[in-house]
Amino acid sequence: MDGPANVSVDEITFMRGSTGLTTRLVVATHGRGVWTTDVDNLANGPYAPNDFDGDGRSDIAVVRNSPTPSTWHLRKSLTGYQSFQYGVSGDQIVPDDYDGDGKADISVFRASDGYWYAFLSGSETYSLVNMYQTGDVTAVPGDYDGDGTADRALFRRSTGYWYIRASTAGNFEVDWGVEDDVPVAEDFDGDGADEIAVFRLKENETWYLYNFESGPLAPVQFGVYGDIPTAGDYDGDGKADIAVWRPFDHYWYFTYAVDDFQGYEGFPWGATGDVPVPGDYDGDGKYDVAVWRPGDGNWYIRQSTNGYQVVHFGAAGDKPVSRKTWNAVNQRPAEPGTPRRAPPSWARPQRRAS
Ligand SMILES: [Ca+2]
Ligand SMILES: [Ca+2]
Ligand SMILES: [Ca+2]
Ligand SMILES: [Ca+2]
Repeated sequence: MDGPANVSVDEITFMRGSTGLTTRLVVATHGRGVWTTDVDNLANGPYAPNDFDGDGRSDIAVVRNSPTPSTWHLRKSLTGYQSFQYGVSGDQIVPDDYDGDGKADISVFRASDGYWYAFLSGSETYSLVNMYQTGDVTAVPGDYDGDGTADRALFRRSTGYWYIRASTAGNFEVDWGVEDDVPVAEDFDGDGADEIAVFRLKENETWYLYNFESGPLAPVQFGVYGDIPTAGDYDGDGKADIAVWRPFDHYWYFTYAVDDFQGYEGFPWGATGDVPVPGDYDGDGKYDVAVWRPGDGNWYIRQSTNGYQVVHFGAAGDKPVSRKTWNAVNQRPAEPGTPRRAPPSWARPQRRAS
């Protein structure tokens, strides 16, 4: 540790890197400065999504599609404001830690060409991966093999097939889901690897979870049609909890892993038209309930430890960066009774000859 010896310590804070690979011990002696040291593998604990500066806190960010190319505006909790031009309109917004350095990397998936684009924070280099899948595929990054590095994965909405490129376990395909399921990647059983999961709106609003090592977990019926899945570790026990945000009554509903997904609780947070953007904004290892309001560009964050805060960041037309809910919000199946409209033929992505 790079600090003076023989000082009295007023405060010790453990901060986790976004993957849990690096744990940083921060020692602050009030009035005498702050210094830090990294302690590897102290915990394989919860991580903060969208943590671009690696301080264990989710950062606030929006993507502005116009003019092209898109601009990412980041409000990083440790290192402050940054803007970065990346992607185009229509890209799926999928930041995650693809190089395992503990910081989220700016990233998009483009369903029209099947490429997964990222700017890797560790090496500051651009990464381009051909997923060989185009069309109705939803990008679902997660750490499916539990090595601490995010894996690129696609879910085909018409077939329920997953195409996963795991950083250590290699490529695999899984038939886990049916048409119009909403894919989710979270570590529901706390083994350090994300489950392949779907929230089935079509039949009975049931969550189907699949552990790549041990197979299916017990299905959990939770939610109603139209709910947006917002799963994450809200109580900080290292296991993701099943959660939804309900757009019509603005309630967040939870059923906890620690209770074997029995029982539930809920409370209101948000308003009509809001976008749920859960994350760990105060860095205490528990997810915080949060919404972004397109009308006023405010982030309303109900932190698990430090009270609530309202942050003005973004403008109408921006997309809030939330890798946990972006796909659920933007690629939901149509409301019941809403006829499905095919896009005009000129708007359909070109299929690659194979
Ligand atoms: Ca941060
Ligand atoms: Ca990274
Ligand atoms: Ca991985
Ligand atoms: Ca928190």
